[in-house]
Amino acid sequence: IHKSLHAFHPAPPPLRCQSLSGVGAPRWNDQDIPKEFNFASYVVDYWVQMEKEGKRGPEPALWWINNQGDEVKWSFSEIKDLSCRVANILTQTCSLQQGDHLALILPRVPEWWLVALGCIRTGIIFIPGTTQLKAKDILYRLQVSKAKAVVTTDTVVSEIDSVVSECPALKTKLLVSDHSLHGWLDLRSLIRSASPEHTCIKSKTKDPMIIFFTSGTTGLPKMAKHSHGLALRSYLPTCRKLMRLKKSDVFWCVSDPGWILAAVGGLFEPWTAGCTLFIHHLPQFDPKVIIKALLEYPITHCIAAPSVFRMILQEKIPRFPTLKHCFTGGESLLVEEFEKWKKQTGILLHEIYGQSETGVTCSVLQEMKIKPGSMGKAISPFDVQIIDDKGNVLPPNTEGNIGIRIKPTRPVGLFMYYKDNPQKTAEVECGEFYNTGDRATMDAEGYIWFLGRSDDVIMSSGYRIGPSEVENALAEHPAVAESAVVSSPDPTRGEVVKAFVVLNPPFRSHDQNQLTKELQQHVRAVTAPYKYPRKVEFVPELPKTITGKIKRAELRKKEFGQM
Ligand code: BCO
Repeated sequence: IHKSLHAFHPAPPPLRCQSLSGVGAPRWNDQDIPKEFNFASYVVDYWVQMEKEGKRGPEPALWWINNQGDEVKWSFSEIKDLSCRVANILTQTCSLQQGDHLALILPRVPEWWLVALGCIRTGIIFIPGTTQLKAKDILYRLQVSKAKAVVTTDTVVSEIDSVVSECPALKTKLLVSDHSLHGWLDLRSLIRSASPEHTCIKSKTKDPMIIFFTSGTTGLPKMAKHSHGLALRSYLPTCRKLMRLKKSDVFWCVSDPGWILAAVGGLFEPWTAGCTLFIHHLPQFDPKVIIKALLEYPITHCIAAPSVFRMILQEKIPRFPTLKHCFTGGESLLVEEFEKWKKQTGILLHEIYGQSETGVTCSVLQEMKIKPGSMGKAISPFDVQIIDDKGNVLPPNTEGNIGIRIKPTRPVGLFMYYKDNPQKTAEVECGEFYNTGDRATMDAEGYIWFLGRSDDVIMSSGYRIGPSEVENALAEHPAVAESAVVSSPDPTRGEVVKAFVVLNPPFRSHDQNQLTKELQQHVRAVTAPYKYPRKVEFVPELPKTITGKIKRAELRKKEFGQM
């Protein structure tokens, strides 16, 4: 397989699939994919060898910067050395074993990539989480995943320490910081003294590798468990058509490392191609910082949520000297935004579509005709169809759910199941398909046109937010008698979280602007702030069914002027 990876560079390999058109494309099945795959040994260590043989230039594999002028540049050889050290720390110092769970709650710091690779080398299953998570979010994640270790940074330490006594499975806390802290292992100093000698496990493609927490309408987030197949997908010939990266490219994925977009776009895709991964620490998002980096660094490719491009478009933007290709996903991109980006930068914005469960599923490939407003076609090995509630494939231009065929063969790269939740796993199976819960139509040429969610999940600036998570947070505030949280349109974020709140009697006379701020601040304090309601409306009562269920759909329709 190392040989076949070599064949991918610099020219794309001969395709084993005859058609990439999505509709009617031959599907991959288990026979087409290798039984064993490990991203660290098959991809990273391959590039180490290429560097040794002089077949890869001096460009760094990882190029990290921050706003303070610090910079880290690592070759693949250095990444291998350092990630092997982390692998040894995890198995020896922390006594973790293959199959154990590790929560990885780090911002965009180079150690994120070392820990991810250290886990892949050892078979430890890592669970990325955004540093926006608060104590309660972390408690839930540590408890349900039974994580034995957590890796984090200074800003999250107190959130974790406040709940650690309630997490009996958690044995090790690793800190990435410039200083050491009592009760925490100092990862940076451990790396300095660890051995770089490590033998990577021989993982089966179907062995578990990574878990993402994903929100639904009801209940708490579920654990979507992925195998090494998620990384293998970037390696397969058909997927190489997605970004067509070359060794000489410099690729920037703006997404927070807590999301699947960062794992695929900020790890598997660029390093499979052997190109430079550019990372900006970006502790707080600022479009001006993005523009400055695109002007000052030789970035050729950039991937980010549509909201990021929208926010950049609100600034004065010059032509970017090296930027050639942009990709966007996580929410809908409007036709006007596509056109505006093209006009102002001369660059096309290629849409991708996916979920935490699926990775990248659909895309506007570079050789494809672009139909602005469409998220492109299915990319192999996914057979994507528009289905009805029974799993029947619907004819072109008919609204239905986006389904991914899982029978007779579950495609490589699709999540394995929701861990410890066979009921939810069964609920998303619909005939021969995995039902994404996203609504769309497909035209006669196989282009898919996204419409929205079939449930109450809110898609705001690239986040999928479960309304009950916000309602639960609001319920903890003494002013709130009850609330209903729905999606509401927004020119910058596509959609935002809106809370309809019924106040408890003593609060009804309070200043409503002040109360709005208080409730927003409260939600930001008790759960990850990206979920806070950017709009709040106080109402005397909520619309309900005769059985007392809140009619969120009715409220949502009003927001979108559909009633
Ligand atoms: O509204 P405010 O500005 O007052 O507050 C914001 C943040 O400033 C603040 N915040 C951020 N980090 C914080 C924090 N507060 C406390 N502690 C922290 N650690 O809280 C609010 C959070 O909102 P936000 O995250 O939307 O922030 P912001 O700064 O406005 O960022 C805008 C975007 C567009 C950069 C951000 O929304 C974003 O990164 N969106 C993309 C998400 C994404 O990558 N999605 C992909 C998911 S994977 C997928 O879809 C599958 C595709 C294959």
